[in-house]
Amino acid sequence: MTSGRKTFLHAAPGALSGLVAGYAALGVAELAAVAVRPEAGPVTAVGGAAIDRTPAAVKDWAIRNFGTNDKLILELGILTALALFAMALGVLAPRFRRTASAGVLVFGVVGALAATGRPDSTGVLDALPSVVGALVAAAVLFLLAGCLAGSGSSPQGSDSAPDSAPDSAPDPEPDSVSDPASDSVFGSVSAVDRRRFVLGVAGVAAASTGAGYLGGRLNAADAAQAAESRATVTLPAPASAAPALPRGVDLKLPGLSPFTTPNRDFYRVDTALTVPRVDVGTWKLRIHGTGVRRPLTVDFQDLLHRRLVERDITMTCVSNEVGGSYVGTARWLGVRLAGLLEEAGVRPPSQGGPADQLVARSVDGMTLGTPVETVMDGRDALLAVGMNGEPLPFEHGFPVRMLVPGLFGYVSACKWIQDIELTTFDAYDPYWVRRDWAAKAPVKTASRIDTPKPFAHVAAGAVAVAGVAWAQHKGIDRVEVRVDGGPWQRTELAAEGPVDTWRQWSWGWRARSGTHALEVRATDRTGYTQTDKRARTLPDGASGWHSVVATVT
Ligand SMILES: Nc1nc2c(c(=O)[nH]1)N[C@H]1C(S)=C(S)[C@@H](COP(=O)(O)O)O[C@H]1N2
Ligand SMILES: [Mo]
Repeated sequence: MTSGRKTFLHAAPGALSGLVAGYAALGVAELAAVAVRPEAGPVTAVGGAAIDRTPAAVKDWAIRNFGTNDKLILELGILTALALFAMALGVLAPRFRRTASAGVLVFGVVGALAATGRPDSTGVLDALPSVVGALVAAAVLFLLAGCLAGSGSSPQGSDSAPDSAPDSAPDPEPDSVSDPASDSVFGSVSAVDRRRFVLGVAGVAAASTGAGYLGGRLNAADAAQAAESRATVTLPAPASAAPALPRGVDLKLPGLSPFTTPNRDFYRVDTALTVPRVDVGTWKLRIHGTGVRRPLTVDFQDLLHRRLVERDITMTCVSNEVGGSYVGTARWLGVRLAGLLEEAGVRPPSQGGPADQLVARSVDGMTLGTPVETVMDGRDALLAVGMNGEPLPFEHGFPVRMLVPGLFGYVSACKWIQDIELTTFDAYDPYWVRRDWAAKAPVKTASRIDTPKPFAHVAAGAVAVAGVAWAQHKGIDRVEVRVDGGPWQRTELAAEGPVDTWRQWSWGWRARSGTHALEVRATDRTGYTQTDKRARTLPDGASGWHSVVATVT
């Protein structure tokens, strides 16, 4: 047996003890998080802190490449890093018992700092899961390392007693042991210690699984209670129903996005590693700040008793690439925000109001800044409670979210909202603005080819090319396509819905065999035609024409 292989095998029990200690930390932390809140768990906290600190460009790249899976990838990354460090500490532990155990505590500190430093942190209690988890893990590592330190090592173990280290002790005679495989793994460890180690590993693994399972169940019970509170919500009929959609807004072509996006297909973009599950019975919204003459606090029932309006509105994310899928249309039910602001005595800047920025804050600490002028200019800026005929799904902001037609989501569409503060753009930079995104971000007029799909193979002859175009609060006037850079052809527009919604279009292509590039551009009702100039999503949204290459056979 080569000495390299031998070293590796000798390291295996140590690595295993590190892994088990890390596993214990997570299981215990999960259980401890029940006493605080699920978001205070170390993986969620560290992940959230990482998201907070990720440079805009990296974040943009992650969204582009992983989409909504970006969070899963992040958590897997954290767990992998944790496992590697835990194994490294475990390998060192038999020789450097105290140092390695102390090293475990460093992770507890990292988790604790991450948890208390998050914008949604509710105080020092958030450190509890990480601290308790790390203490247990350090103890587990210390005890397991004691079994591995080799026969004759002092029960206390000591960094200052390197003579107990396997390296300085002569290797035992392999031939003198009946089971050479286990001997090469455990080196000079006595049979008693070996048994203790194996039992210890198994016991800790089982107990940690139990703790993690129990924690998970208890957290699930909390979530179930929030789900129950959502199930009890009955949405009243609107005082002002959505204007009837003209026949023909939905062309219902195969491959074309439906006019109304079902909730389950509606894109989701947020920084929440655990979706906030707010109990509607305790939800409140406060409106306060500069120039608010009569500060207001409303609860959910107050909101439902106000004048409810129902509107079809298309929402878009600033991180949507040209041709991307972060856009959707829903029928929203809610209260007009301008009315509430007027009630609070807020005047827009054009009428001498001192606040030009409205900062919305969610229960998870997200902040979004919206121009007060836009919210009060007559458009249907909403505090929404319903989406496509049901209470907001948790993923989309239950119980209440904001929504401003014509603005990108990150400057208007606060989910899980709990606070509205009137301030100025000079005085305050919200979350994404601190991360290099623009403070003001109206939606850019855009269009997308839904069918054919990129690199599709289609049969020569009549091919339906179709898609959607949007310019919320302006309307779409014209959509054109061209093939292989040829002349622009006007497409047929679907019937026009409300001004805050997207518009479908289609075009009959007489496709000849070969590989062809289709391009699309839209003109909105202000007369603006989409520029071909490509812009990346950062800082205020992508631009350029969407193009799809298809092969005709
Ligand atoms: N609390 C909270 N609200 C938020 C966000 C968030 O990360 N946290 N993301 C915003 C962004 S960037 C967009 S595009 C919309 C997306 O809303 P949706 O997930 O319902 O589609 O929510 C906005 N509201
Ligand atoms: Mo967004």
